[in-house]
Amino acid sequence: MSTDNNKIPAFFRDFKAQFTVESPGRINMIGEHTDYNNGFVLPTAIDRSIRLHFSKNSTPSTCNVFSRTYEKSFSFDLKKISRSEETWENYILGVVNEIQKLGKEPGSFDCMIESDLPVGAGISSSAALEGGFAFGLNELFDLGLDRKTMAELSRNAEHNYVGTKCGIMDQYASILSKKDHLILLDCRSLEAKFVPAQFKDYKILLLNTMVSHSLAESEYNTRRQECEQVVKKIQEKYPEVSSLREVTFPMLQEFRNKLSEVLYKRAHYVLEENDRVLQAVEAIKTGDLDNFGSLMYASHAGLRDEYEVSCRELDFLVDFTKGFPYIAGARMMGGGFGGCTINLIQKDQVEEFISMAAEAYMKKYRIQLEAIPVLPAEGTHLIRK
Ligand code: GAF
Repeated sequence: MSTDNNKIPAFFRDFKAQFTVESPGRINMIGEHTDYNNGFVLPTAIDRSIRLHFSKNSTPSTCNVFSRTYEKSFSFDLKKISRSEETWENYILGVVNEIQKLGKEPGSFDCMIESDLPVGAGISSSAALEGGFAFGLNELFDLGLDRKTMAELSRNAEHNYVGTKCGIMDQYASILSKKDHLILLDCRSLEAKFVPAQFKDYKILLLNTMVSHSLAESEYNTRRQECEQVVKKIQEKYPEVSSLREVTFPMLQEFRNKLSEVLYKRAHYVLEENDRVLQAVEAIKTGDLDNFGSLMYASHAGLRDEYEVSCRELDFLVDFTKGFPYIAGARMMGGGFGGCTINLIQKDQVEEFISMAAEAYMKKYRIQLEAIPVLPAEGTHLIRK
């Protein structure tokens, strides 16, 4: 990576790291917007990541962070952490502060970051950054945090510092994944089952729309509130229900007339998506990739029509795959309103398909899409000591 030496803050010119942490992005095969409803998801880490080089420093409480990729840096005082105007700084400040809230005391440190994870593509560069800091500081100061705690505190950082009321999926997948496996995660109990990612001669291909509509954050929090409203209504008769996970289809039907059409659609999508995740796992285990692909398309239709978090660019790319017999399935991935589609496509057709999709997308939107083939990879880990 070439960075003009003048753009490196003086502090980092002779920087020597004690170790490096590799913190990956994530994909999600199916199970979207189910995590914060205590449901099921099927994500895994990928072979694209952020690398964070860490070292203790000798100041009493000053920490310095430099992103070599984006040529940005900032410093902060461990004793006076507060929210910043800069979103990327908040991911880091939030993690440090959430660690402190657990009664742990990270000391002063320097960290240089490099990344090959596109930002805003829905592959969770934010969770990778949070998890990388949680993991790195745990290692540097021997804080005794386990990986689940790192995922939870990273999610809390996002709630309290960034303001997105996200679920646990992204942080969990980035930190706890196992190479060549998917995680069937029960977001209610945080119990995880590792499912071998057996896709025969199919590959996982992401197509980045290169758009990120501004609705993403506000609508995300609205969806979460809408789901909570449904739960509240249903609790009037069934007080034991504490999330959409406990709501059954008959219960939802019973309340259909008491819910607005919009709220009904939101909840109906979530109930169906939870079922789809479990069916998808069976389909992988039995090698029924046609069925797996149909579940992906059904997931997309639900996100588009009932949960209403897709956008025309994502719909276009998913629809485009439908004429190709060598594509098992496709869907939008992540929070929505832009970012990537995830596609399951036969290995030997990948290159040809990418050029056709890129041409069609260019013709339609005048945008050069980015194609990202990915492999299920190991969660956050040390790469050099
Ligand atoms: C974003 C969130 F961060 C996740 O928690 C999850 O809700 C996802 O959107 C939608 O499934 O990535």
